[in-house]
Amino acid sequence: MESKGVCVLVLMLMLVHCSLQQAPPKKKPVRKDNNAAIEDLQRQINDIVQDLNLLKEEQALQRVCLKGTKINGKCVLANPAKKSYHTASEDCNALGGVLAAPTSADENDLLRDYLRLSVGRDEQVWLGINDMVTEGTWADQSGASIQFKNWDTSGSRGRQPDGGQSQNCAVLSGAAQGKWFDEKCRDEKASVCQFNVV
Ligand SMILES: [Ca+2]
Repeated sequence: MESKGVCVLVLMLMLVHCSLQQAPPKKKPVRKDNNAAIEDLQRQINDIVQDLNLLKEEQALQRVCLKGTKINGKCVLANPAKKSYHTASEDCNALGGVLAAPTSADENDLLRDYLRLSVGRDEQVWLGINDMVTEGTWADQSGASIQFKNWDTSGSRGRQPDGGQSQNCAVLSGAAQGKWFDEKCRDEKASVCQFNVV
């Protein structure tokens, strides 16, 4: 009788032990699956948000291209409001662009034509270049030294750039056939904002 009782006790202990051991693993995979599903959903939501933002950017760019024009695959949009270089640059950055800076004679001609049509025949627009960091070294808005230059060297208004340390910004002039002049950065000029097509 005694041994039977021990056997029953051992059996019960084993059962309790087994059920204790088995119980948690049954729940764990479920929790894991839930977590994985949530992570998967989160990833999908992130992807959708990313796609949506890209679409919004593309749509905004389409609007810019429709309102403005395209120059070598870049969308440009003129703003006739006269502002200092810094204000014009910041306003353009806020729209996701940079002040236009032609990198070839062809681009320069197209920008000049667009400036004449959109702002005015003899108007000027800020270029997205300056020599604030190192006098005489003109850099674009990424800080890279520019390769293409179109300074007015005819001498009618002095050989450009001629302003030294007092003139660290530059304009493209419609009146001077698209030639460039250095000017005081706080002068107020129209501008053309340039957007890279995604
Ligand atoms: Ca200068």
